[in-house]
Amino acid sequence: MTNHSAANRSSDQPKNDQPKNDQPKNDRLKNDPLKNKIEQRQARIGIIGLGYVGLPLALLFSEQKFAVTGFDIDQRKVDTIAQGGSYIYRIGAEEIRAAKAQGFSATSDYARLVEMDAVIICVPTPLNQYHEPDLSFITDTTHAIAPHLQAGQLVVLESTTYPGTTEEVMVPILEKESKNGLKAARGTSCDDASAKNEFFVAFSPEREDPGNTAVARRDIPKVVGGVNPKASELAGALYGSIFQRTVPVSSPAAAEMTKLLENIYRCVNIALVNELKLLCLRMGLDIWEVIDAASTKPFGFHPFYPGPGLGGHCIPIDPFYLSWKAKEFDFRTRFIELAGEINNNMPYHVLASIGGALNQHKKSVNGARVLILGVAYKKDIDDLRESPALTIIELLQKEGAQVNYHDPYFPFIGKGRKYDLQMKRTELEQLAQYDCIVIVTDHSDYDYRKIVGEAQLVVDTRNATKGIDSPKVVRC
Ligand code: SAJ
Repeated sequence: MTNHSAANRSSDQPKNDQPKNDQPKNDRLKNDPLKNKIEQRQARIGIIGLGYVGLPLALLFSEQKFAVTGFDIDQRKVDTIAQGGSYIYRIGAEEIRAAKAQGFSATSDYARLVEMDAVIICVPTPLNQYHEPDLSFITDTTHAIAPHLQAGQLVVLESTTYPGTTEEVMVPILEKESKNGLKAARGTSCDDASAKNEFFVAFSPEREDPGNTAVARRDIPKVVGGVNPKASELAGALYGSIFQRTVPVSSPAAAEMTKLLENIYRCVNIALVNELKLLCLRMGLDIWEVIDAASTKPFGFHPFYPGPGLGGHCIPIDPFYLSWKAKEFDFRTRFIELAGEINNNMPYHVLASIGGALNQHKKSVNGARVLILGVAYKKDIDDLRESPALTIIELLQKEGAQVNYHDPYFPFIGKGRKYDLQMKRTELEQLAQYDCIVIVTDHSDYDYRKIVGEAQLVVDTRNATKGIDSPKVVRC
């Protein structure tokens, strides 16, 4: 990758990416120690949270010759990395070993944060049982950082959260619990932070798209919003060393809201096609045909596809961070709430469709032998979080069905946040033994034509059997 200096990059970026600083970038930070360390690849990068977001980020920095230290409370992750192994399906052990050769290491000792020049936080932001934001991972991590915080360090939060988290939650903890009364740099001063006992803070949302190999990570533009212009530019320089394009915005809250808009856009549009699918079923129309036809419009339309429900650690969850915060402003985010209702209803729609399909064969759900094909929350990945397949399995079991599953990525389903299935993957054989086979996750591995050929009945929630005309197939 061409290593653009900040000045070059700003000149060849589209206008709307011009840094929003009030001085030309190279004047403000010309002699800044951290900026120079970043440019010389000498800056030591600490990444807290080595999951689906933090580990790929560590690898990107390592590729650009930075020495990266990963921090995680999960000793298994730390040990696996120490042994040169990977615990994420799409990240090969050879990538870990190559990063280790560049100095990448992992630790659970947060005291080592004192050695870092930049600290990037990539921890989960789930919902609690009341469907409210659970910031405990962010606050626990911030409490762990604060005692080791150093003047001049740059702290960046990447975890998806509501606008205000960085400045209203994270910064106060860092300032209150840091040693030597450190303060987050504010205003437009460019003085040397270490002399002023200051640290820099920014928010920069992650844009990991699990399973997407079409777009190289470094080609995904990185939005950055600093507490002050200098923090924005330092974070811009840091991310600009690994991403082709950085997009500065005016504040951490603007960056936090940018991420939420991206994911709410998906959540609402998926709910739209889910609702239209239910209508099309009643009208005898094929929603998939309609979406494909609408997709021929070369502008003003982006296809989304109906499914069995919304899974993943982001799309079903992030919108409710904004709903919750909006109440503080006496504002109801009705689109988000309606989308949530529609998407949450989809597993129940699938159950009803299975019941209807069995009924056509003079069978009931109670006592039926059902095989669930694919349990990951979306195709071709190894992640079960919030997967609608788990809800569908539990609903079928409650109705008395005998449920088996197959998924190439999961030999076993144990206990998770909202489920405890303790199921072992069944082999994909003797498919005629099942009263119904339900395609919940349309992994590319499956030979759908063969499956339909052998099955008695197939309920397809993903249009995976497109082009296979068979009376055995019910699309729902
Ligand atoms: N889904 C549909 N219909 C669609 C698209 C998705 O039913 O047309 C379902 C999927 O099956 C899945 C859920 O929605 O269950 C979420 O899938 P997703 O691909 O929209 O979201 P994630 O969580 O895998 O990853 C997303 C990223 N995806 C894309 O932008 C395509 C991106 O929004 C974020 O970088 C990431 O969440 C995150 O971490 O925020």
